[in-house]
Amino acid sequence: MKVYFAPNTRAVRTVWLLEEIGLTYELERFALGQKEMRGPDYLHINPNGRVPTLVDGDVTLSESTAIAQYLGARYAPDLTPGPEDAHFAQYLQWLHYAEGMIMPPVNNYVVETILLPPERRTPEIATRAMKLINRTLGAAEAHMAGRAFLAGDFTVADTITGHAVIMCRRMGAAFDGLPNLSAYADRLESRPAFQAAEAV
Ligand SMILES: N[C@@H](CCC(=O)N[C@@H](CS)C(=O)NCC(=O)O)C(=O)O
Repeated sequence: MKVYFAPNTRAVRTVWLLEEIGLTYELERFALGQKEMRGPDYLHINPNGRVPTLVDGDVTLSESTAIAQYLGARYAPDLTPGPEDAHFAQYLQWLHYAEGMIMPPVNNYVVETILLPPERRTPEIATRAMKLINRTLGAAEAHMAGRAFLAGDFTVADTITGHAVIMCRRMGAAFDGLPNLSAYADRLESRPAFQAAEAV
């Protein structure tokens, strides 16, 4: 199994889950922005030139949530509540919450504060994006009251939306008023598999 990876990106989600499951994998490392990510060899594997991409035999996937769902279904049913599980609906909701709700404003915020050259940035867009990030985190904060993980015990969803929560905290989202999410992010960051994924 091969993971196309760059540090401090969504590719950490994939490696984190592989570490949780205990699968062996090979890493193809990029640095974010490296020109080879847009080169013909990699575009042949992932036409968007982004990370992560997972290649498992004849399967190639390049959406981090789809990769997580695939790895869970195929290799870690214990981390993947099925339809018969009382947490199934909650699991789906929070598995998809990161890319559906949290990451769109995160993308805007990163573009406006890091990727664009200073003269092309629009501060109002960054401010609005951060406001939206905080709002999406507010819903997760309410959900996490009295819960250790998003859907019962630790699941694949925690490697996706949990990772987005950790990234938002590192980006400077307003965690002062988010005690449940702060404790949740601490809980996830202390997991050996998460730490291993950050250290690859
Ligand atoms: N929805 C995709 C987003 C993938 C994505 O945008 N990855 C970023 C890193 S977090 C990337 O590769 N950016 C490189 C670029 O835009 O050049 C996923 O969840 O995998």
